[in-house]
Amino acid sequence: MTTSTTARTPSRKTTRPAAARSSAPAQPGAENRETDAAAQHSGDAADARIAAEDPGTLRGLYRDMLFVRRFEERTAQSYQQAKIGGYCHLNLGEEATVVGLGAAMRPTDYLFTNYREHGYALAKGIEPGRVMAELYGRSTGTSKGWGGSMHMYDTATRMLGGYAIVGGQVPLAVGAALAIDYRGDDDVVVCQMGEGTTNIGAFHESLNIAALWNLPVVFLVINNQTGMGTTVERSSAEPDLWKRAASYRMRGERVDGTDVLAVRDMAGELIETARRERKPALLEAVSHRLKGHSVVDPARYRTEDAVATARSNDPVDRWRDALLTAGVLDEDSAAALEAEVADAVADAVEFADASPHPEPSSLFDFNYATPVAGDSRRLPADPLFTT
Ligand SMILES: Cc1ncc(C[n+]2csc(CCOP(=O)(O)OP(=O)(O)O)c2C)c(N)n1
Ligand SMILES: [Mg+2]
Repeated sequence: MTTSTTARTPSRKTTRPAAARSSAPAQPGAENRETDAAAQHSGDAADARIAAEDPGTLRGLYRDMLFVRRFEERTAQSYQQAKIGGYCHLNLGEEATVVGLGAAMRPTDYLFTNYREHGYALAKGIEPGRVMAELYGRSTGTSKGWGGSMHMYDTATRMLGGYAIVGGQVPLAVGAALAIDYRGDDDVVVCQMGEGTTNIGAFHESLNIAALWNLPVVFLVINNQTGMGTTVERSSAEPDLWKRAASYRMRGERVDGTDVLAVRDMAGELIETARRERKPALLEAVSHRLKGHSVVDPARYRTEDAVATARSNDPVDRWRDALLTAGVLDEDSAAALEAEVADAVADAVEFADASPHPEPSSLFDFNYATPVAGDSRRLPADPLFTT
């Protein structure tokens, strides 16, 4: 975890979507500002940042990003083989945000996510085999096989889901932050969501309460510029999403979500501020979805330009190239990492495939934490009424 932040000048020439590049000035007096992500990614600035870091840390970040990439590619393949069922959304293109966030959080911090969460479960420290087993619907999975792709949950690593309802996780994350505050603990909650979520009422209610009550929570908005097939410009009257924080007198920041160091440093700064000063914050990480909304979406609605932009901003390729240029990686060490990651993903698949399916009789065992009078335990094909 880091608390350091890179030198930044408030700037308007960042990674914001084209239609948002208009004009709206930052609110005077508000703490909101944007990271000059473009400068951070460019030539000298990027080299200086890499030169200042421990090479082992930089390679570790690359290894973790590569792992998420290969894990998700394998997930898509397993889906096509009908090993995985139901809805399934991948973090392809968002690896730098996933890994940067993981590097910024303490293991004891809590994480809530939306349904696009396999990478976050890995970054939180859950064994890859258990993540893959959940995808395979096996009893060794994070949610005993009953949750699937959208409902990874693990109390030991404080990965508190995995929510399929857009915005469903946001009030729950604020509730967890309230519990931390009530107990006087120094943990922080990070609540990840997509940019489409910022138009849900619960998002606004949650930010309002978090700011009013000074709760230790950081809202991480993944602006992959698309909610299913709808662009952020078509769905958000204010597509500069970091500015929404100003409505709640909360600090808002925007980073290049394809830049692992930028995400790690800014997330680290906001998390530590939430921990020490009890100030919530909103971080917008701008990235590009490399594939469709879910594994079954061919994304025909995307223009060739959008596809080309996403590919040229591939965070894994960019980070590998930067490390090769800086001499932190060479072709041999890069190939060795590829092989190591391929083996680890294959191990996860093998573990999942060899694991048993859950017993149908355990279907209702985890509905409620405590007994609830009259809860239904009716299985499909069971009679509606028993005599
Ligand atoms: C309350 C609710 N409305 C609609 C849906 C259907 N839905 C699933 S994902 C999605 C788009 C969300 O986009 P975004 O928040 O940008 O997340 P991303 O998929 O890009 O990660 C929608 C509308 C839902 N799951 N929940
Ligand atoms: Mg989105």
